[in-house]
Amino acid sequence: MTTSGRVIQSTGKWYKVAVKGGEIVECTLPGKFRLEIKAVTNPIAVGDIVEIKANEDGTGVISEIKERENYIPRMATHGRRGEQILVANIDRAWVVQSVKEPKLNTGFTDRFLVTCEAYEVPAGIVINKMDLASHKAAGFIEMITELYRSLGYPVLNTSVKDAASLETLSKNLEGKTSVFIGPSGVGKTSLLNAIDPALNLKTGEISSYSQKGKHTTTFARLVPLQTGGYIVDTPGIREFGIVNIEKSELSLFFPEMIEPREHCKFYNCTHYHEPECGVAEAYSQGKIDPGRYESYLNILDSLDG
Ligand SMILES: Nc1nc2c(ncn2[C@@H]2O[C@H](COP(=O)(O)OP(=O)(O)OP(=O)(O)O)[C@@H](O)[C@H]2O)c(=O)[nH]1
Ligand SMILES: [Mg+2]
Ligand SMILES: [Zn+2]
Repeated sequence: MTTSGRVIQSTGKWYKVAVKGGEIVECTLPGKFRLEIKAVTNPIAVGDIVEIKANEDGTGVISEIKERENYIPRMATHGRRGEQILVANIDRAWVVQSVKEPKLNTGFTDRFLVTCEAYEVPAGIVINKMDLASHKAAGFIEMITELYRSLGYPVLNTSVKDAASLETLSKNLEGKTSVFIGPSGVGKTSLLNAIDPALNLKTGEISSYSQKGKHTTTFARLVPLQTGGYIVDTPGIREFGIVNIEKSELSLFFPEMIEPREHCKFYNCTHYHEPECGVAEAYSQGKIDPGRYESYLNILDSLDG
């Protein structure tokens, strides 16, 4: 007999699986799964739904991995080849940035949004540490907020010191499975503690965010929220490495380019140097934000095929 459950944490050999009733079972994964799923560095990701067989000692063995509704892949890190699955089966992925310490990184944001578009994961943006915004920075944040909203992404401006913003964030997470992804130190974990103090998760010191390699959260973990729903808190990452996207399809994942690209002369136009390009035309008419076009070109340059 097997029981179904959800992977809430994976650390090397062991997977923590939450089964019905809230019990958490430490499970192993038979080697055959690793052989079958060679292309990825992790055959099982946080958020996966699995079937487990109980051992007599209270641990379990994973016997089946259910097909994923969706997932977010990224380039494997630590010199490993291939892709890594960050998280699976989620309702919305939030890229978390901060106004400063560290400063807002639109390049990171756009790389993340492209992956979410390509993998059909609904995405949103959280801009945290609004309390640190100077008058000038506030104007910039407002512009960025409007820009991404106009592209169809929900954007939340938050501060752990602003109860109303936390309320809005909490409402957005209620009853759903969400994930926070972003650079180290932007306040992903602090926001979760602020909306649900019972979580009592470990957060970093103000002074530590910029130190190289300093990450307070060290593994992805699915945590239940008081309001219902789950959130996956992930360790900070410096850059978001895009995988499995071809140069000629990249513009499909920029919502503002989908219509203009219909007017390109060449079906495989990369909207960079080609003549009679609908995207270049829309750009020259001010219909595409210069920062977004710059992100597009940067990503284009970083892709293989
Ligand atoms: N001023 C201000 N500081 C904040 C805010 N949110 C978080 N911080 C501070 O930012 C620092 C980093 O917070 P963490 O929550 O550990 O950041 P993180 O994104 O989880 O970082 P990693 O786990 O390393 O990825 C801590 O010192 C927090 O107190 C905020 O809204 N305003
Ligand atoms: Mg953290
Ligand atoms: Zn074009």
